[in-house]
Amino acid sequence: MVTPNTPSSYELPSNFLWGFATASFQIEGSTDAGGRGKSIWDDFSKIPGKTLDGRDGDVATDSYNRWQEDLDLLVSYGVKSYRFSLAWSRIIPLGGRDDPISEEGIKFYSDFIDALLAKGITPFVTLYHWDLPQTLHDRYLGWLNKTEIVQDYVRYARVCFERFGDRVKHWLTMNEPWCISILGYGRGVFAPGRSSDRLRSPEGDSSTEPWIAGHSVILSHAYAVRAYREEFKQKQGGEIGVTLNGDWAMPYDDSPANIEAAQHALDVAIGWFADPIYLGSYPAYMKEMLGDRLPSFTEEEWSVVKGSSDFYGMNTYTTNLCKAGGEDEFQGNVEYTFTRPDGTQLGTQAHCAWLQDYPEGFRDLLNYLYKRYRKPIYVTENGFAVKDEDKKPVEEALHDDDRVQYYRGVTDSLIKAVNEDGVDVRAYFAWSLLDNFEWADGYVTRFGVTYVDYKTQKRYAKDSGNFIAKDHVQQEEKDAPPTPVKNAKEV
Ligand code: PNW
Repeated sequence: MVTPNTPSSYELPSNFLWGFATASFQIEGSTDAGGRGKSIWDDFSKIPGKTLDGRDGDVATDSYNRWQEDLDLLVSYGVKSYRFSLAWSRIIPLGGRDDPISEEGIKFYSDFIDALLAKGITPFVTLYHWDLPQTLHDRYLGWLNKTEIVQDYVRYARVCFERFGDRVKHWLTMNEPWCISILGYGRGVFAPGRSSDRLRSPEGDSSTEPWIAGHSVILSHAYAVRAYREEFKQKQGGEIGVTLNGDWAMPYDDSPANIEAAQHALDVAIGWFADPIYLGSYPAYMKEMLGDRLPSFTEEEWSVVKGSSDFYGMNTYTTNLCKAGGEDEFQGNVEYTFTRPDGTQLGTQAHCAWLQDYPEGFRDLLNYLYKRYRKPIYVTENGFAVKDEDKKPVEEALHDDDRVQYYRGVTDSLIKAVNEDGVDVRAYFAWSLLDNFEWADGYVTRFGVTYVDYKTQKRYAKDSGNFIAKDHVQQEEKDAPPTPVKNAKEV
């Protein structure tokens, strides 16, 4: 990868994996096909007011039917790897440890994995990207029931290792435990939508449930990793870990209170999960903030949790300026802002309120994580939603300058972190291959490097897709002229 702002001697390791990421519920559609069971997002997205545009995931980008097109797209961009997730309820429609496996669901993913490999693309597979089988929520409230969910999740994971592990060598257990717990059981904006806010949810307790859900997620991850290591790793030779969301936290100014606030923000967003998994203890601040609302692990559980990730899976989008104060436990009782003390903005505003472009923060976060957790880092998600892209005609939307600028900044930061700071980064996945179902934002917010016309389901490469492809193609084919995807190419 050579970017304009870095000396040409800078390099990434030759086995560096790069590509794009997606998730099952955001792209597949066909929610009734092949015996798939319902997931918690199926009904949730249909409740009036839960998505910005009132639309659901029944069609999404129709990738269940168009996976061959998606594959062609990946090939045209020249990626080395593709990160996608498996829908639990396609594989085990009812989800539980005694429930039947759907051979049709297995075949769908198995064929896709074969097709990727035939094109020389390495599958990077997420087991859980938020689409919990609805039945498990109905039976015992899903992530709120630790003893049940751990067993069901581990059985699901085992089925995946058994059926796909001969070909899949990179596994992610969970996508973004913080989002699962806080957005699903605290703020109630994601399925299953539980919250103390009675305007939002008929049931839920935001003071306890998110911390319980997070606890179950950590344990489910850890016991699945143990199963992989004990029963599959030797034969299959793959690696497994978790991927955590987390944005860089920068003190609003250099007052001690705000410096401390920034650390508290990191402790809750990242340390809540990463400290137990990589270091074997909770951040002190988590205990201070939550007291006995923070569920504790037994000795035996700690021994399974500690060291349960082969690498650091990093999803990151932005940087927050942090001020002490506020009463939002979900961000560590810290206030976030993008407005600097002098009134200027940190960076370019994205379509969603929580995202501004600040590439220096990406480099700082890489350094922080590498120093603290000492693991090779895989950047498993990173991306930008251009303001009002949904309102633009396709020809205009393809020239996504703000997204190109974003990727120029982060790839430059990444290369500097590797070459100047010595951070061991081994993969980079841009979010996302395609515009897709952006959860509570419906189809309004677009993160794709490929434009999707939702009326026709046609795909068109945006400038950002070509930028990333060209960038990497140059690295790999130094002698040959780069062959970027053509602009506005119809796939
Ligand atoms: C991630 N936040 O979610 C998810 O892994 C993707 O599925 C999603 O499409 C992507 O980022 C873009 O949103 C997030 O509120 C959702 O800070 C919300 C937040 C962060 C990440």
